[in-house]
Amino acid sequence: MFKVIKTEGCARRGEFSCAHGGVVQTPVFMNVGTQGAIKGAVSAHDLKEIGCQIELSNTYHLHLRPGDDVVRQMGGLHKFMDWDGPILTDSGGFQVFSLAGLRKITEEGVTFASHIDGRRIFMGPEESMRIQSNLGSDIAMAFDECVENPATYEYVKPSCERTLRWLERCKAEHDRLNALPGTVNPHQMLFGINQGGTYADLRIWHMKEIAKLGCDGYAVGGLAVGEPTQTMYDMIDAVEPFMPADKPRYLMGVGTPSNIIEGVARGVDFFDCVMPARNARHAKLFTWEGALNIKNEKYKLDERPIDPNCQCPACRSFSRSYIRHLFAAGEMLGMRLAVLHNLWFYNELAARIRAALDEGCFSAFREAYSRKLETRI
Ligand code: PRF
Ligand code: ZN
Repeated sequence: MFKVIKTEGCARRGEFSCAHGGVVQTPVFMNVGTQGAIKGAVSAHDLKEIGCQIELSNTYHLHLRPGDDVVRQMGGLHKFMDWDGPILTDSGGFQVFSLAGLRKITEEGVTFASHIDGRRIFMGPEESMRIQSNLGSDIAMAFDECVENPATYEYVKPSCERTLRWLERCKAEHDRLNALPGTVNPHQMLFGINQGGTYADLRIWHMKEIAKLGCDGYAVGGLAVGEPTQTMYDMIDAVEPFMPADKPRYLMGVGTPSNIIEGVARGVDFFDCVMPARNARHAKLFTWEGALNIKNEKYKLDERPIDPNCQCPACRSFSRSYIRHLFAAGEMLGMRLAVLHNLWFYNELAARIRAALDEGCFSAFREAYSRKLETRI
C-alpha cells in the first residue's frame, strides 16, 4: 500500500505499508545489510536504535552464502536476522554484473562465477524470484541487467528489451510463488526496474512498457554507474512523468546526501546506498556542515562529538578525539561508532526532508543543504 500525502513540485511525501512493521514514512533511506548484517558489526537491533525504517539485503550474497534454502529453513530472513521491520531484497541483477566473474548473458539469464569460490552459477528471472521468495522479503526486485556507463545505443537497446521480457517472467513466477502453500511471505511485493542507460528515448519507452505490467512499485536502475551526476538527474527527469504516480519510486544505489535531496526533488521516494557505511569504515563522516575525516590530526584534542547537532549513539557519548584514537589504534569500536553515526545521519537526512515537505519548505531545505553537504570540512 502506498499513499502520497503531500507534494511540492515533483517531490512527494508519502506513506508505505507492507506485511512487516508499521507504516514506512517516505521519502526514506533504506539501510543496506547485504548479507543480513550491516558491515561494521551493526545488527538489526542497532538499526532500530538509529532510526532505520526499512532494511535492504541481497539475493546474490545470501544465495551463495549461507544459501536461501538455509534462510528459508530458519524461518525466513526477518527471523534469521531478528528484524521485524520491512525488508527489500535486490534481485542479483546488479551484483551479478558488479561482483561475479566471467559472465555469460543469454535470453534465459546469466551464468557467472561466484566471487567466493569461483563456482559456476546460473541465475535468471525465475531463479531470482525463487531465492527472494525463500528469503521472505517484503519487496522483491525484478531481475534486470544493469549496464555500466558509458555504453553504446546498440548495446543498451537489446539489453533493456530483454530486461522487459525478464520482468514479464519475474511477474509470472512471483505470482505463482506467492500463491504456493507454505510460502515464507505470501504478501511479498514486486518492484519493476527501469533501464535504458543514458538514452532518454530508451528510458521512456522502457518505463512506459514496465508501467503496463502493474508492479507494486518502480525503480530506476542503471544510474550512478559511471555517468556524470547531471546525466543521472536528466534521466530521472526524463522518466518521472511516465512513472505511475500512485506507486512508490526507488532510485537504486544512490547516493550522496546531495544526490538524495536532488532525487527527492525529482519525485523519488526510496533510496539505498552503501556509501554511509563504506565511508564510515574509511573514517569519512557526514555532518550537517559537510564531510570530515576523523583521522585528521586537527581532531587529536577535539572534545566535541563528531557532529554537535547529532543525537546518535556515538555523538551522545564520545569525542572526536576518542574516535580518532580508536581509528589510529585499529580498534573495531571506532569503525562501529563511525558506521552508527553515518547511518543515523542518512536516516536523519530523510527525516528532515520529510519534515520540510510536511511544512511546505522543501525547496528552501534543498537550497540550504544540497550544496553545503557536498563540502569537506
Ligand atoms: N539494478 C539492480 N540493483 C541495483 C542497480 C540496478 O541497476 C543499481 C544501479 N545504481 C544499484 N543496485 N537490480
Ligand atoms: Zn552522530
